[in-house]
Amino acid sequence: MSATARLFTAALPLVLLVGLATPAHAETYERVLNGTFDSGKTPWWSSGNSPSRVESGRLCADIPAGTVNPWESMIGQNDVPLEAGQPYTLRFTASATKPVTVRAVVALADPPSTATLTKPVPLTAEPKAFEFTGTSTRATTRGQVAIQAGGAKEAYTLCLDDVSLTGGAIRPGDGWTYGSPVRVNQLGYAATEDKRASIVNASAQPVTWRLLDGVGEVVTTGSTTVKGDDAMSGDHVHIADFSRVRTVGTGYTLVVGADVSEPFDIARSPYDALRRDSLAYFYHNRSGIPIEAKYVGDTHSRPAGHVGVAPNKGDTSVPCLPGTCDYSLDVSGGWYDAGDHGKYVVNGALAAWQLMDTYERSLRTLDFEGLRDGLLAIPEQANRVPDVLDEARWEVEFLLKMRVPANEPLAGMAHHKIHDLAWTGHPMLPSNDPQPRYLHAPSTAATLNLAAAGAQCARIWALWDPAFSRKCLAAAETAWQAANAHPDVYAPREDSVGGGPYDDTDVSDEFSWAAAELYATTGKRAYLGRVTTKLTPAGFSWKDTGALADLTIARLPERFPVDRVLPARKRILAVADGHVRDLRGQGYPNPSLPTDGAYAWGSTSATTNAAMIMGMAYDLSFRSEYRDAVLESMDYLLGRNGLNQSFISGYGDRASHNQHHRHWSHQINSALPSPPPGSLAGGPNSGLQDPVAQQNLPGCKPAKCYIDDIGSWSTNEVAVNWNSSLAWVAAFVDAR
Ligand code: 9MR
Repeated sequence: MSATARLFTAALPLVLLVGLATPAHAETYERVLNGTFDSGKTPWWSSGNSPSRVESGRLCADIPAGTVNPWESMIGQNDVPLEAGQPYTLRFTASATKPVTVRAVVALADPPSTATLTKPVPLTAEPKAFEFTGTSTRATTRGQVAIQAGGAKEAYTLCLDDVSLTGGAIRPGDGWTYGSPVRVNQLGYAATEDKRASIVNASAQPVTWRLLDGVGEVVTTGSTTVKGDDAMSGDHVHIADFSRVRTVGTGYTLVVGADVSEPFDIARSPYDALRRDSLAYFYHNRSGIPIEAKYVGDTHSRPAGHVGVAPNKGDTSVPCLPGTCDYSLDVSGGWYDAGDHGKYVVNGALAAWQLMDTYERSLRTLDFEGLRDGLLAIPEQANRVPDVLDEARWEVEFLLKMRVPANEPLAGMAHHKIHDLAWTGHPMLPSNDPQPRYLHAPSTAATLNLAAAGAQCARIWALWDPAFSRKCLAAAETAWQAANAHPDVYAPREDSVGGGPYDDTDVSDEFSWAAAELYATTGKRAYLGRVTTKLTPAGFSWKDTGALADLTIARLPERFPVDRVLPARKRILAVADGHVRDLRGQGYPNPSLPTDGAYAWGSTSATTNAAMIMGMAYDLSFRSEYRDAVLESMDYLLGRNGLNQSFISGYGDRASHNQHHRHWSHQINSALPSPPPGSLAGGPNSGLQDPVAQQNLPGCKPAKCYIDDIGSWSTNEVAVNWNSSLAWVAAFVDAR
């Protein structure tokens, strides 16, 4: 930060004091993040040919000679919000080691790249301050501030400091409207089940609601219950209960005063399509196979990714990260984890486990739809094996390929992950990914995840494919032994360039979960003694898998001693009771209420995982309160929330459709598709780890820390472990 900037900041309180009478719109709102480079380079970037770093508090880039157009060499920041019709002022200090003229640009980051301002900037070795103004003609959350320095005759170094873009009428974090204050399940309600809506209304007294049918006729009226202040959203909420209406129909609306909800259906089986679509997500994200139009339609079809065809570098022969080992493995296949093209054993095994558990539940509850071959539009739809198992096997086969070869010191362990060397931009079809990919070192956590999913696989495929079952069992038991021989090999948190870390330094929970699965499948006493974890209100996640041991015990009670089964069942009911209480205690029906009052990354999966536990409790007790609460959790996901937002693409009039995904990049390139229906967005995340969220949501209440923008990977990504959880719950609510 320069001395001038420090002075300006110091003077700020004074300016605010003397400016008390100034109307709100005259305030200057800063639109760039980290313009002083005090917190390093993030979120600034530079073109691949112009490496940059922070030097003495400035961002400096090496500009190469030999490019032609200004935009061929840039330093910039994306995800800057701009409002249509608003003036903006760009200020910065810059210097260059050779006298040159560069361009300062504020524009849309994506085509048509409409500019708010484009100005020539003459630079010399002496740092000089510049100021430019321009008016934005477009509203966007994806503006770009950049210095375009391409076309240089000689190479030089460009340095930048104190970058500021001020303007706009909307205070950062403000200006969001969520449509109607009457919040419903935008997909619809099951005709024979409870039907409730949440209404934002300041009144301390009940207010009148009216239910209208598809042609606008009043079906019935009633008055709300005042729920009061809802901590997670900051809203004052009322509840309307119209459970007594059971007439099947489309286009219903709930009306309070002049406020009309989004339209919704009352249907006999509102969830039959979601059950299939949430599972179809996995075929869409398969690696190593073309995604064919005959299964997904023209708009979502794409060539196979990472099958060893240029420009791909893999995944048929992927080397270890230099310095970790000296072999290559064929790790083709599996699912891409999320919006990125990484494949991670920890998360992949959990997602496969949840799909396999969906199958085991269907088997035990005689839910024949869940066992159907032909349930899904996938290549294996007529192979006489349940489609949900075909899909799970696609991932399990990949997990098996991630094993360290037999003659190596860490034989039997699983490599933690395989992903690109560097993050790729959007859009990027898997088949176009040019990055080198590496196997990252094995980890105890990945090895135990493989053991757990492998043991489950062995149990399930004993019926469908005994040879595959034996292969899974051998891998699972070998992995268990390898994990015990190497119990503390942790994946480092810092290993997060080009792929996520999935770091974890406590694997006692993974040991316990794997032991439960291995005992369930083999009945060997030694495993039982290693089952040490219990389900707690904290539930489970990719990092904390201990609770899954109780779910495995409850799923397969005949395989465990009764003194294990009864306490596990009790814990499931008790934790489910807590979720029901939390759901009923809030203005919006979210069964997940974090004790720290903050939503974590992927909070919608905390909702679905809590719903899964309530679903298990229903299966154990047949108490309708659990089933009702699972259904109301779906209300939350489908629009009955602080944002009036359905987090499931294709379901509801205000559904997420710009999820962070490198193929489903319609928001950036209209020739590419939006997410297919049934893709769950990560949802509200108090952490705001990405620049779009940081620019647009500062100060948000936890339930409102969400933006349906492709750049917001921390609130709006998709992921296999989130959709597997949604698929479990969608199957539950469909199968009642
Ligand atoms: O779901 C993961 C979340 O719990 C972590 O906090 C976050 C940061 O490590 O990573 C999330 O997982 C992402 C993974 O690292 C890379 N692929 C996309 C995943 C979903 O955003």
